[in-house]
Amino acid sequence: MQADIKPTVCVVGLGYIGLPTAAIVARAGHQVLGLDVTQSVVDTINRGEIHIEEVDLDGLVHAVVQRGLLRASTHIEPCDVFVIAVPTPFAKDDHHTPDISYVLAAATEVAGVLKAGDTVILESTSPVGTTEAMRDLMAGLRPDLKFPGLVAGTPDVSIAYCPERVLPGKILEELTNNDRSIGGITPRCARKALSFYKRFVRGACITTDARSAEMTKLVENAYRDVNIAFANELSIVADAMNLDVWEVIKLANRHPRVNILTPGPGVGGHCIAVDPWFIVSAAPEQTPLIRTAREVNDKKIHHVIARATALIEANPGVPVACLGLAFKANIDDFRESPARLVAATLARKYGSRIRIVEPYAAQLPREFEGTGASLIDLDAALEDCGVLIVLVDHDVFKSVPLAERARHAVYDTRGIWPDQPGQVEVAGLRLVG
Ligand code: SAJ
Repeated sequence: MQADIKPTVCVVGLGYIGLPTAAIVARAGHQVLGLDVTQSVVDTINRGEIHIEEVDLDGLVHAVVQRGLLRASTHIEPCDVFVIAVPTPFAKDDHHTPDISYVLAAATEVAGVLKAGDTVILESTSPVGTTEAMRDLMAGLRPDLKFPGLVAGTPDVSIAYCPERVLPGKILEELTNNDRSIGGITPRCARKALSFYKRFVRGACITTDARSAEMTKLVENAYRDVNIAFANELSIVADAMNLDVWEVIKLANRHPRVNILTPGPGVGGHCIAVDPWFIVSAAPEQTPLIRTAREVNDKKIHHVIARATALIEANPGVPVACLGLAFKANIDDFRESPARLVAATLARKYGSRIRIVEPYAAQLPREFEGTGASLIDLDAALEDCGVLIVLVDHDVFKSVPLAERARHAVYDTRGIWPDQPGQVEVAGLRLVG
């Protein structure tokens, strides 16, 4: 029997996807080099520590660094497999066009050490055609190597696109168990990438072409955005009609083919609010639904600010607690968070009347400085604040019994307290302006 020679792996970009991926591949027994442009990130990982919050990631990184399987660096080295997991933000032109410059910069680095037999895999969420653009760039830099799709016969290197699909808070579990789409520039490239993922993925790995895999990732997040927009639009309609949206959704979802998602204060995070635009910017004439969904979800934030304002104005002088800043439940990630935007807007308007409860924050983000708003704990909020505005569905908020909030004026944007009296009256407040 042939001995399994484990390929060496370089993961470019040690963020929320790159670091957990590097750690899991290392756990499978591979020598992994993690590459990052930030020296402090590299130093932290080489101490066996982590710079991001993710369930169980600290113990895993500590273990694989201690065993000598994972090390981080700012300098690339030759390896057998390269996994690129760098950000793909919007370009600065403000037209929601994607900026793939980090991907191309990573590909340039990789090209410098590439050798025959290597595999390069892009995992970053990317507009359709990015994997081919990356291939073209590397081919230009390395005329000594044969690249797939550009030459007849067997190419020297394999290139594929394989998007991540993990949920923050469950990254390690989902990296291992989710199914993966693996899109090769050619079928041979897909098979090479497949043999890599088979080493640490338990879910089904399905091969396709690179462009289909790129689009699949964008479609998954656009699908969710459209469905959340439907729920958010329903909540705005219900407010106008003085109906309890949670009751309506609960009843509609009893239909065997209806599954309405949950309204909230808007859509946050770095994926669902961003990726649909990659489809819209590629095909603006063909995407009225996807564009409108994005706009509905963005507008929901302003609807929530207006209703919260009306409730605060209806209770003059009463201290107000905003419950939650995170972009979703039970995580400490406050980036691109609608809850944070709502709370900061209210803090600028009402100053020290606004108290923030966020069990996952040690201090308030910078935009609260000078507003007079303060960070307090849940018990103090329930005791001192007559108005409660629920912005995040953290479990700790959900568990507050009715007896402790029955006398408060509540605006529950997440529907965590269905037994709260007076919800429809709050929803039905006539707004000023
Ligand atoms: N949200 C609602 N109502 C819902 C569901 C979500 O308002 O019913 C809000 C959340 O509160 C949050 C935002 O949407 O603000 C996004 O949260 P999420 O849990 O839907 O998604 P993310 O951004 O944490 O992760 C998504 C996932 N994509 C899909 O479920 C299709 C994840 O699998 C992807 O890997 C991730 O994007 C990514 O990296 O692209």
